[in-house]
Amino acid sequence: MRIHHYEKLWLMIGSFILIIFLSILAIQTFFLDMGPPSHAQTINPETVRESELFANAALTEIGENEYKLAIIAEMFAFRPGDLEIPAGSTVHFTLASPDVTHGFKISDTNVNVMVVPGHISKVSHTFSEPGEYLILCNEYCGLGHEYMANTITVK
Ligand SMILES: [Cu+2]
Repeated sequence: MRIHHYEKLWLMIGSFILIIFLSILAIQTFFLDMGPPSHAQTINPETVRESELFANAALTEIGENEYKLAIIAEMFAFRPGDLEIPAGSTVHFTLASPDVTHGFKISDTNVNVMVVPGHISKVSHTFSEPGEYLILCNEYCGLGHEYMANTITVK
């Protein structure tokens, strides 16, 4: 079978692009730790508000410049509300939803998590730059979706 040399050229270019894309994906997954989490933690959506983890959620210091915070994302607010975090600290966020799927996006950072009812989402971030960071829900969750916004003040 004879293949025209332009067709051969385009096959080679296509294969090369595919290899580049798959290599980037492999590097991100295995070397940059950007793969999907493999440890699923579940929670009953009906008991999120009373659960040990979320009932009295507050910013808790767990080490030097290290904090943990459990946040409930619900229609149409994040609880606890606006937060103050010392600059340079790392915060380990644990999130759950008692109703529908919400988003947890912190502006000007790489934090962007989906909060699915029944599952616990976790994300950590180091706030090195002082300033005001906006937390937004970026999953459409109902008529009050646009009111789901909080502020993290880092100082
Ligand atoms: Cu929402």
